[in-house]
Amino acid sequence: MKIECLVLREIHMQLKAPFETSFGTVHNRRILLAEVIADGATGWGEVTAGETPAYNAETTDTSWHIISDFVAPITVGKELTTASEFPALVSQIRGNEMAKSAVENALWDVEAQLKGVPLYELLGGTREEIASGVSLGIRENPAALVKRVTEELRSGYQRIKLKIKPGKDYDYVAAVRKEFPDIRLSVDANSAYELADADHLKKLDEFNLLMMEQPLQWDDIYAHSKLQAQLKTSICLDECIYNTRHALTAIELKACRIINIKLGRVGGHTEARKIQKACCERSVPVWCGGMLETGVGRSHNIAMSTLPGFSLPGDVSASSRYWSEDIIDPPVEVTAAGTIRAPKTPGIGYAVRRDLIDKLTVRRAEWNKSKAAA
Ligand code: OSB
Ligand code: MG
Repeated sequence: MKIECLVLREIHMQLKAPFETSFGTVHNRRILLAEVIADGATGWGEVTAGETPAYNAETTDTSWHIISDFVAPITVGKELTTASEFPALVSQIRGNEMAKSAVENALWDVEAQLKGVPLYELLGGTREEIASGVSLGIRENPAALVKRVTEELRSGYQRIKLKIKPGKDYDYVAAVRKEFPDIRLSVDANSAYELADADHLKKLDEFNLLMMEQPLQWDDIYAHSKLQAQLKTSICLDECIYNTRHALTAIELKACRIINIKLGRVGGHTEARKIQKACCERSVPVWCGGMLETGVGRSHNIAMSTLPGFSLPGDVSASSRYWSEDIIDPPVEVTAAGTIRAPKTPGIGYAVRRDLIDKLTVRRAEWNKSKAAA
C-alpha cells in the first residue's frame, strides 16, 4: 500500500445532550478526521482527543499539530505491506497516541477494502455481534440518574456505567442499585480520587459493581495496586494504560482485574491487538471504551470489540444517543437485545457522508506524495 494522500479535517458537532464527567462537561465536540488514500482506496480514522487536556494530555489542537508537522511528513509517500507496520514508521514520535491512531486506523480501513474483507475480519474478530453498554454522565440528583438508567435499560443496553466524582458518588450509586438490584452496573471516576480516599471508596463494595474504573491518578498504576488490595470490587484501568507494557505492569502489580482498551489512547489497532492478546493469555477480561466519537470512530470500536477477550459489554452505543445526524450511513444502531452487529461489507463497513462532513468542516489540510517528496 502506497500512502498517496492524507487529508485532515476538523469538524464541529454538537452533542445532543451535555456529557459531564469528574473532569468537566462537554457540549460541543471539535473532532479531527483523517482520510488516507492508498492504492486507490480511501480509509477513514478519527482522532479521539478531547477539546481540553483533561482526560489525557492530547487535545484536538495538539493532534492537528502532531499530524500536520510530524505524522504527515513521515508517512505520506511511504509504501507499507500492512497497516500493522505503521507504528514502526512513526515510532520517533513519542506519545501522541490519539493523533497517530487516527491515521493508522484509516490505513486499516484501506487494507481491509483492498483485501475485500470487513475490518473486523482483518483484525481477527471472532464474533459478528458485540455487547453494548452505556456510559452515563453525572446528573443533578440521584432521582434524575435513576430516570435516565430506566430509559437506557428500556433500549436494551446490557450494562450501565455511572460517572462519579467526590460528592456525587455513594448516594447516586445507592439509588440506582436500589431500583435495579440485578443489572450489570459499574462506575467510572476518571481519576477523581486519591489513595487516601480508600475507606470512602470501599463503601461502594456493597453495591456488587462489575467494576470501578480508574478511581485514582491518571498516571499511577502503583497507587491502584494499593487500592485493589483493599477493595472487593474489581478495578478497571482506563487512563493509566497507553500500551502493552503498561497493561503487563498493571496485571503483574495486581493494580486491576479488568482493562478498558481505547483505540486512541493506545495508538491504534496494532497496539490494541497486542494488549488484547496479552490480556487474553492472562485471562484478564477487556472491553472497548468510548470517547464520544462520531460514527467513524465508532465503526473502528465495533470492529475491535469482535476480538476474543472482549468479554464484557463496552461503551460503544447507538449514534442517536450522541448525534442528531451521524456522519456515517447507516448510523450505528443497537438491537433490542443490546447488541451491535459488525457490518459485513469491506473496510469499516459504513458509508462516510462526505456531503455532511463538508458542511461540518472548519479547517482542512492535505498532503500528497508529490508534495511530501519535495
Ligand atoms: O472515561 O470512558 C471514559 C468520555 C470522554 C472521556 C472519557 C470517557 C468517556 C466516557 C464516554 O465514558 C464513553 C462514550 O460514551 O463514548
Ligand atoms: Mg473511563
